[in-house]
Amino acid sequence: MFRRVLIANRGEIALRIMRACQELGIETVCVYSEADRDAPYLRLADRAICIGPGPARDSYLNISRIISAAEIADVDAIHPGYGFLAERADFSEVCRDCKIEFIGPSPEAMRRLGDKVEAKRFARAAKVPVFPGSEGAIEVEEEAVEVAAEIGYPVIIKAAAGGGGRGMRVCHNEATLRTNIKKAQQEALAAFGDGSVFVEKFLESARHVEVQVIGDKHGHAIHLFERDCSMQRRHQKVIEEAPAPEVDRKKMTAVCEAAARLVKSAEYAGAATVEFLMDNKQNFYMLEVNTRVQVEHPVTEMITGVDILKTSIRVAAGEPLPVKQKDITIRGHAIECRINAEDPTRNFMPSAGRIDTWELPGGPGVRIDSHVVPGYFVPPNYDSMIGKLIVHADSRAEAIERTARALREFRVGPINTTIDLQLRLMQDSAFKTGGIDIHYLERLLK
Ligand code: MV4
Repeated sequence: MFRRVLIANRGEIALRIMRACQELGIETVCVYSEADRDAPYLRLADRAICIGPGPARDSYLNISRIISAAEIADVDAIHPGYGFLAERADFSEVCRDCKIEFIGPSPEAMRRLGDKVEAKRFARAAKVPVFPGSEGAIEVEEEAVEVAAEIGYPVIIKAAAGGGGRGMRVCHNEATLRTNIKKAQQEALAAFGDGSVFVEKFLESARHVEVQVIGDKHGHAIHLFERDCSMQRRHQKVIEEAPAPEVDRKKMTAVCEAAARLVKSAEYAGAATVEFLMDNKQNFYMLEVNTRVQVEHPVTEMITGVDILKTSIRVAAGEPLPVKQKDITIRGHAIECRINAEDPTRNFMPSAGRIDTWELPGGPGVRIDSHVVPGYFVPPNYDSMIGKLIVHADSRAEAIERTARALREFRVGPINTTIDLQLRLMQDSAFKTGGIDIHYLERLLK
């Protein structure tokens, strides 16, 4: 096992990684920017190293500064968390060149599954369902037109390197497809340094269902079932839950097994999430693979009892997966609410500043993952998520009631948060029934 790990992240996930390391007997080194210099979670690390000013590109995104800190602190490994450098294959490669273990996939495995065209290739081979569309990247306009004629309109153009909804264009006819192809390629090149685009069938309404997978360095991969993340706005998830409500368990389990096969076929070690859209007939289509630990991993931890952070560290250290697929079962239901420092009544405007009131809910089945304490100052530089409320109960109905109860106990001020909106959603009849689609929240907010 590692002796000392550097945490190349901030906020709640830095604290989550630190807690996992401490339970494994690993020393922690946490890097921080000047904007985070007074953050209380830094005191829980064995060592904290300032890596630069507030702007992320000068600190949390700066590879040479992070590697310098890792060398100075003499760590064995680096955990990237999510965001920042987590999905940068060049960073995973630099770590390897410096003989520091990257807690996550090898650069090769990250490239295989992180590129959407490549991931679709592996998915087809592993019998993971994907949308019909181009088999590889589109070279010339005529190719896209031929594919679209075959699969029918509407189609969507996506960038192979894009993620989280960036670089997508929906086309309802040949004329718009023709005018958009070149634009999409140019935009992708400018935004991601890779102009590869592909075309696939566009689905108007769907649910977002994603499968948690973990692979080890011994050629094994297991799935930890799925999460439903349909409650989102502008590609930012607001509520996640596990398992997905109102799905055929047999079909869902087959998709989960397919997702594990995909990760295994890519010789991928570490935590991964395979994203799917599910249509109203419960057909699944893979969207992309996230090659990192995700924000919403706790709901999966709550229903399976598997500590995903500790497992990600163990497999990076070369240990085999500590659990077998047959021993993983779904216990009850879990819901996560992302607590964001934003004002939903003002178009989700970030609400940075000092938090004077921070009164947490508690009681049975309630977990809070947050780095905030009373008096904490939310810096304006980063993501507005300040914590997560995760609730577990025996059934979905009980989990919803318990989440509502916990949200009522949760008091935060004077900054604005998403808590009131989430309480409203717990009382929403369409949400309670299960099976709202990915456009539901945006329609509700209009
Ligand atoms: C799609 C789609 C419909 N059809 N692909 C958006 C983020 C990126 N991961 C993929 N996305 C979509 N891909 C096809 N073929 C609709 C979306 C989409 C979406 C997907 C998941 C969650 C929220 C979404 C919101 C708008 C569009």
